[in-house]
Amino acid sequence: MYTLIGLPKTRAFRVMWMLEELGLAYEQIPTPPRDPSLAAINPSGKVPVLKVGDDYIIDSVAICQFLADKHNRFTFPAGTIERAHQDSFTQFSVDDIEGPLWTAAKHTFVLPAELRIEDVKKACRYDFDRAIQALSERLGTRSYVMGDGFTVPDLLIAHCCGWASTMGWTLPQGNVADYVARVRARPAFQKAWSIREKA
Ligand SMILES: N[C@@H](CCC(=O)N[C@@H](CS)C(=O)NCC(=O)O)C(=O)O
Repeated sequence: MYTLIGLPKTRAFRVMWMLEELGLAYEQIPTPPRDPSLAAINPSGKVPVLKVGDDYIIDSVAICQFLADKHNRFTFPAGTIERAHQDSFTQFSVDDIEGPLWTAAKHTFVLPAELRIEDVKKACRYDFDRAIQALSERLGTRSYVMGDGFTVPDLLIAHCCGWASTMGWTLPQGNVADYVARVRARPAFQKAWSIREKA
């Protein structure tokens, strides 16, 4: 049994989704970011954290990839050329798609008010749009970024694009919007989303 630490309306949702994809039982502790109880586990005070036995894994991407590797689903094996391409998409999702979203979020509600700069968000939107254009070219006509099968970066990209839409950063009509709708229609996403909404 895994224990997921983190409020469902944070990046803990990614882990909930992956656990649902894998059909695994888990306990969830809805700890908010920066809760004092996190200090001993994660000095940055961030969630999510996954408790595995007596150990704790920090970071949603590391956790999702760990679960995929451990349960041998939604990933190519380490050391293969496919895995290198898959990891390239994972890193792209973090750097190019999530980066602008998180920076914009920091300048909206995370940073102390006196450090927030409204105009930064225009640059973030510009970067996000460039990333979506690049994704469109890389994705082409594929169903998922790695071809026919859902892998870890699909989960990350679709999560980020949902996050973007809550900020009013809508996707242009086309292959990326269709892909995101396809990924978010997965039953495991729908189940995790209904848990998130009830929390
Ligand atoms: N790269 C980390 C980022 C985690 C993160 O920043 N989580 C947010 C909530 S979604 C948080 O805990 N923020 C607290 C803070 O920035 O101090 C991950 O993917 O898990």
